[in-house]
This record gives sequence, C-alpha cells and structure tokens, in this order.
Amino acid sequence: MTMDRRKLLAGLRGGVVLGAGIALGGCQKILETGPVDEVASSLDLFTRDAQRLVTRPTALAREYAPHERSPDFRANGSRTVDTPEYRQHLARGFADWRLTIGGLVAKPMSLSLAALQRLPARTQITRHDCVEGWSAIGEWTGTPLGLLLDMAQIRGGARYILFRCADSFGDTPYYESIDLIEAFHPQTILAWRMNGEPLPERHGAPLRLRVERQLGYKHAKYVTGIEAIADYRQIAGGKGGFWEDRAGYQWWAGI
Ligand SMILES: Nc1nc2c(c(=O)[nH]1)N[C@H]1C(S)=C(S)[C@@H](COP(=O)(O)O)O[C@H]1N2
Ligand SMILES: [Mo]
Repeated sequence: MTMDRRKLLAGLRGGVVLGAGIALGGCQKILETGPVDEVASSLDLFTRDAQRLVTRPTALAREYAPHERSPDFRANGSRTVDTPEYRQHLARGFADWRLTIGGLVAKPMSLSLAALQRLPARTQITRHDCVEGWSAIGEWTGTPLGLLLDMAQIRGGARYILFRCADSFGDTPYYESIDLIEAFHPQTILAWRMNGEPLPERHGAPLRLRVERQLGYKHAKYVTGIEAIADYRQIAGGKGGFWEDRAGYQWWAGI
C-alpha cells in the first residue's frame, strides 16, 4: 500500500479528507495563476471541492430494484469500434484481449477478461445521466477499480486515473480521467456485464467504466488501458477527457 493510498484511507475513515481537498484546491488556485486556460481546471477543482463539502466522498449513488431497469437503455457516442484489432477481439469473444494497468504503479500488469472475471465482482442497478438530456437505469456487474489499483499498487505522486479506449472520433481516441476519491469509491467498477448479459458492443464491450456519481461522458466504454498519473494536462488536449477537450465539458462532472 502506498503512502497516498494510506493517507486517502485514513482521511476517508477520519473524515478529514474534505479539509485536505479544500486545502489542495486553495493551493492549486494560487499556483495556477497566469495562463488563462488553467483557470478552467482550477474552477473544476473548486467545484469538486465545494461539492464534496455537502456530499460525503463515500456517499453512494442511489441504487434501484430490478423491475426499475429501463427496458431500452440508449447507447450513445460510439456504438461500434471500427478497427481491425477490435473486430478480431469481438469475433473471438475477447479471448486474447488484455487490459493493461500502468503509469505510476509499482506493479504494471495486463489482465485477460477471464482473469478479471475471476476477481470479486460487484453488481449495482443505477441511473445513467447523459448531458444531452436523457437518463436510463441499468444493472452493471464488474470488478471494483479500487481492487485493481490495490493489486497494481499505485505510487506516491499519482493523483488521477486515466482510461484509454479502443474507439476514436476521426484520429482522436476517446479517453477519460477521474481523481482517486472517485477511483476508490465502492460503486466505481469496470463493468463486463449489463442487465445479466455479457456487455454488448454498443455499451462498451468487453469493459467499460461505471463511475456512478458522475455524468455519462465520464463512463468510458471500450477501456483497454488504465494509467495512474500525476496530472492530465500533458495528455491529449489537456482537459482530462475527450469531451472536455472537444466541447469544453467540465472535467468535474459530479451529479
Ligand atoms: N469510449 C467511449 N466511451 C464513452 C462514449 C464514447 O463515445 N466512447 N460516450 C460517452 C457518453 S457521452 C455517454 S452518455 C455514455 C453512453 O453510454 P451507453 O452507450 O452505454 O449508453 O458513454 C460515454 N462513454
Ligand atoms: Mo453523454
């Protein structure tokens, strides 16, 4: 267990993480004067810390009963992945597919879908809210992200978890990032089942993120790699996610 993880856990247990988050937000605002595009990310962190003042970092998103599941769960954004690699993996039932875990971790690893499915899993029925104005309730089963991060042992200095995806819009791959509090939240899972069936292609097969206290665009589909990172400003467009880069969506998408 790394120092940061220990501190995070101690903070969650003692309830002092709120104070730590606000102190952090304050520091960032002082440090991030200057370039105008950095004001937006410090505003994001301010919003995150303000929301955490009124919502405990461990608070659970509402869960629903099986009969409340939406009969039609809309698929949005990419519904298919048009690369030869992906078509081949899909055709073979993802038998040779691997999830890589790297970046600031002591034990980089690559896991098959079968290996992921042998780990303890969690099932939850939650509501997905897309900024485009629709919601749907679905049942998700998958591997808790925190469990994988504990296996890989994230190192001190890691502050975000980055998700790389198999699909692209033109030449731009989809990606997303979340902070460590969302990453270790008990309802944050890498789902490989939906409504009791293997995750369908249009919903992100073979593996997609469920980060239940955040808006739809944070829920990366077709995840192929996870990295622990110190900062997302050096990655792609620098805003921490595909839609953040492209359309100015907020990095902090807390519901
Ligand atoms: N890789 C990838 N992940 C993605 C997207 C995408 O286009 N590609 N769209 C996002 C958006 S905006 C939403 S609302 C949800 C939609 O998930 P669904 O297709 O399972 O409804 O996926 C999110 N994750
Ligand atoms: Mo969305």
